Amino acid sequence: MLKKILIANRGEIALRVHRACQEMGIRTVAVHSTADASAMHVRLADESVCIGPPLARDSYLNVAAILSAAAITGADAIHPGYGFLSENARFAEMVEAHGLTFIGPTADHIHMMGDKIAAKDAMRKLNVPLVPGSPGALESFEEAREIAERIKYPVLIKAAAGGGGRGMKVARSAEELEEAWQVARTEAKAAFGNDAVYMEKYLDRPRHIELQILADTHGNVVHFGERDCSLQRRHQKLVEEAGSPALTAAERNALGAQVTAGLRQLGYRNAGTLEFLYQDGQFAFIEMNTRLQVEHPVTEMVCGVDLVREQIRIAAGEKLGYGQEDVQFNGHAIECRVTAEDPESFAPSPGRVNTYHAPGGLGVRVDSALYSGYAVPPHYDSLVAKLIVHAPSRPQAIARMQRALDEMVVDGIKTTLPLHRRIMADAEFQSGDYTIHWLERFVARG
Ligand code: MV4
Repeated sequence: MLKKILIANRGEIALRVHRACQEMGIRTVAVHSTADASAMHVRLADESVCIGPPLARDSYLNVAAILSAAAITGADAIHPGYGFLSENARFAEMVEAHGLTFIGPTADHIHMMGDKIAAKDAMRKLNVPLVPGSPGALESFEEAREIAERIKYPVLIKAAAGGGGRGMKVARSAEELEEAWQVARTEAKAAFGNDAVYMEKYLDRPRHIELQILADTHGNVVHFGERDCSLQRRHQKLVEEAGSPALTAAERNALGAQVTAGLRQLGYRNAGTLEFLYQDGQFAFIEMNTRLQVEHPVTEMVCGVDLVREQIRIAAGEKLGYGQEDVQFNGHAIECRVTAEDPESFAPSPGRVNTYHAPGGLGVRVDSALYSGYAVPPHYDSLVAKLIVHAPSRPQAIARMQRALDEMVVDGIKTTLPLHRRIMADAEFQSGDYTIHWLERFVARG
């Protein structure tokens, strides 16, 4: 088993990984920027190393500083968390080249899934359902026009190096295609240094449903059901649920069986999430994330699994030790992402938290690095707390979330708590009948 893990991250996810290590008897090394010297992840870790100035590119993205920190502290593995270096194939490769264990997939699989065209190619070969579109990169405008005529407008042009909504252009008609093609390529080149683009049929009212999987290094692949992440604003998720209010157990099992068989064939290892659009009873794969995700707790609550513990066991070469039939789905879980933002304008609101009071009670979990007196630095992501509830049914989970939101206090900065209270009280949200467009409209009507 691993003895000491360096956690290459900050905030709540650094704490989340630390907690799993603690329970496994593994020592932890925190890394931090000068802005985070008094952060909770630094206080709780067994050791800590300052890796640079506040800007992420000089600290949490500073590969040389992180590898040096691992060397001087004698860490034998690195957990990247989410964001920062978590999906950087070269980082994963360098970690292993330095004789350390990277707690995640192989560099090759990270690289493959980072190229959205290669990811779709792999899934196509594994018989995972895809959105109709170009078979690979678009070679010319003429090819784009031919494919658009065949799959019918509206279509989307997406950047191969994009993902998460970056570098997407819609063309609603043949007249709009030329501009979408030019703009998508120019923007892709500027943003990613890669102008490869591909085409998909534009789905107008899908849900965003993702499937959590774990794979060990002995050929065992298991899925932990889906999360519904449709409640997003400008590609930032606000609320996630497990399971999806739109899916039946039969649909979940069928998708899970197809995906786990495919990933077994691919030789994938560690944690992964496959993103699908779901519309008219059909799943269409769009992207795969090769990291632990922000919203992993809703899966943990429903399945009773510690995904970080499993990641560490897998990285240490252990077998999962259970099969698909052992994974049971119990009740319903909801996560609200509480960010330091104005709940109407979404303007960042960093600063000092005077009073922090976390809710508690049955079925309530708070993943946060907040404490009273903490100053939220302006340099990083605005997430300050994840409030997660678990209950036997979705209506009970909503009632529990409303109760927990009313108990929670984050004073001194603006947060999205008031918006979460409004969402939970909304009849349409409560009905479960929403798509990826619902939240933007809800926010716009105020
Ligand atoms: C799409 C789509 C409609 N049709 N692809 C945005 C994020 C990226 N992961 C994929 N995205 C989309 N791809 C096709 N063929 C609509 C979106 C999309 C979206 C997807 C998930 C959650 C929120 C979204 C908001 C706007 C657009």
